[in-house]
Amino acid sequence: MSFRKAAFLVLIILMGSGVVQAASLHVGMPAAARNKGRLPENVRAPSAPSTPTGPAELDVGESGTFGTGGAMSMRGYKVEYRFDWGDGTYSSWGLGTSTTHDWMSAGTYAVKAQARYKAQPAEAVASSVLNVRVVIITGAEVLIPAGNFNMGDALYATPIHVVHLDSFYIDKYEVTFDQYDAFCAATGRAVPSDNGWGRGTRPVINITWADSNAYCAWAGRRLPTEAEWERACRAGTNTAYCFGDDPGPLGTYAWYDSNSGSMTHPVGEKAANQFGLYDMHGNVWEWTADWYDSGYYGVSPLNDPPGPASGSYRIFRGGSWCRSSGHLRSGTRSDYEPGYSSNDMGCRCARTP
Ligand SMILES: [Ca+2]
Repeated sequence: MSFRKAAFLVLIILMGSGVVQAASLHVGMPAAARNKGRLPENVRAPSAPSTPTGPAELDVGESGTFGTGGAMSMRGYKVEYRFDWGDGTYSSWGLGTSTTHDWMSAGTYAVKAQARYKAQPAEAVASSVLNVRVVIITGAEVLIPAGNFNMGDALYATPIHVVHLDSFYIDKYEVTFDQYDAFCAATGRAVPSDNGWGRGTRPVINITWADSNAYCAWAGRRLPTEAEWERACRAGTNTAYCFGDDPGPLGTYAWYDSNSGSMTHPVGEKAANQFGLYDMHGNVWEWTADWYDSGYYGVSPLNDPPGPASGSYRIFRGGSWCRSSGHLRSGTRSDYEPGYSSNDMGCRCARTP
């Protein structure tokens, strides 16, 4: 054994006994050599960041802020961090100890955080894990900001006219069987058929306008007006759909006759629109508060139009699993007697802030 190796072994033994301070390892080594590609001997590897902190459960599309818990900077060496959101790919390294992320589909994701010294990237990576469940949180709602939009459709709903709405909340998802069944259990109301397709987070179907109206009231909400529904669906666009005029991408956003397999699907499985709302196009038609009047668009007030004062038919919107693309356009109107129900008609609720 050479003298150098023997001396190193003695130092390790002495360090283990606590006799020698780590700083003494510097003796005889030029600083440049010590720092090149590895940590100086007196700087320990960063400890693993503590289990990432953050929400253990999130709604689909809802942002969560996650922290590493931090790891100590040592003697001027900065610690940097990165995250893996559960797909096996890490974000870039950065000095921030917290960051936000949202997931666009339900599931359980293993969030990993890693720490290392900024100056010695080859060394001392430490990691820890947090499991985050991303679920459909029924009852989640989105605040739609006040603003103007062009209501109507050049092909199917004219005249196109400017409407101004105050801000309002609208449900992120269609009302589900889980939600509606709870209403029935609490009130003794008859439970609607699910057509044999299953309940849970599938949208409730086979409900009349009065059923929809009563459910929303029970839930502390109300049906959206037709204007609110269309503003929510358009999400700032003037095109036929929330993604443009060409129906080509419709299957990314909607269940309709071309992709539904002739049934409803659990809410939130398709892409959200720019307001973060799911299934505005397709899955089930959605009852609105308004009566139908073919002339109403010509006389509608600018501000918060409430719809006609009376009528024989109620408006419903958005198309459904069994309808072709034209029925799913943002501006397409449909109407039926309020006592009608069908296996492709449901609702979502709104609320005044
Ligand atoms: Ca819908």
